[in-house]
Amino acid sequence: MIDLHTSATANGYKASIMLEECGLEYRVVSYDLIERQNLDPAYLALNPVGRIPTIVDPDSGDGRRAVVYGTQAILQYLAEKTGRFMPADPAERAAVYMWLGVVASDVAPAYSGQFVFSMLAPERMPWAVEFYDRLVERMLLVLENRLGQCPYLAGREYTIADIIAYPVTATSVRRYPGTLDAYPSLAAWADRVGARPGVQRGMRVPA
Ligand SMILES: N[C@@H](CCC(=O)N[C@@H](CS)C(=O)NCC(=O)O)C(=O)O
Repeated sequence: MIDLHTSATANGYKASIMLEECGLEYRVVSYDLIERQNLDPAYLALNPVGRIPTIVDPDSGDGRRAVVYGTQAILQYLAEKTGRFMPADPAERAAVYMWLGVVASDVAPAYSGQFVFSMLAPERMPWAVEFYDRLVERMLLVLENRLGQCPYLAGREYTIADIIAYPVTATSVRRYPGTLDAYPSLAAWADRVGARPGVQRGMRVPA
């Protein structure tokens, strides 16, 4: 059975949603990030980056174990393993790769910076707060414009690009800007994706 090393964060939910959507059996190993359990030597031996999520698949296909860290890699690995949520059409596959990258390398870091400077910084740095608030808004507008053109991020089908993007709208957006009222296409997509039973189950992990 697959082990999912995770925590109740947007990145953790991306992995649990994918496992639920694929109908795979898995066991949850939960980490308290405030207590820095993710830096325990046992976890660092598994994933030297020391961040969540990580999955450990005892059988990657030929009986050998696979350890996969990071949301983008986990989603691609499980899509390949199950043949799910990855379109056959080459142009839509290319779009999946692109939007996976946009969420992992553009949207998520914008929100990380926004969280650090608005929530964690011991003193308020107005320039940095302003910079990341604007960057988050810019990234939300990118998603809004894309979802105004097609029902899902990669085009016509629900794919792992939607799975990687959804948790941000259900968690980080509540912190900033608070609602999706200014982003109607993104809000409609989030309602559609959030209504999926697998997504709802994944958002409850760890319990
Ligand atoms: N690039 C990674 C980022 C993972 C990440 O930022 N994980 C955070 C929780 S959301 C974490 O483990 N933070 C604890 C730390 O950095 O010590 C991914 O996409 O999965």
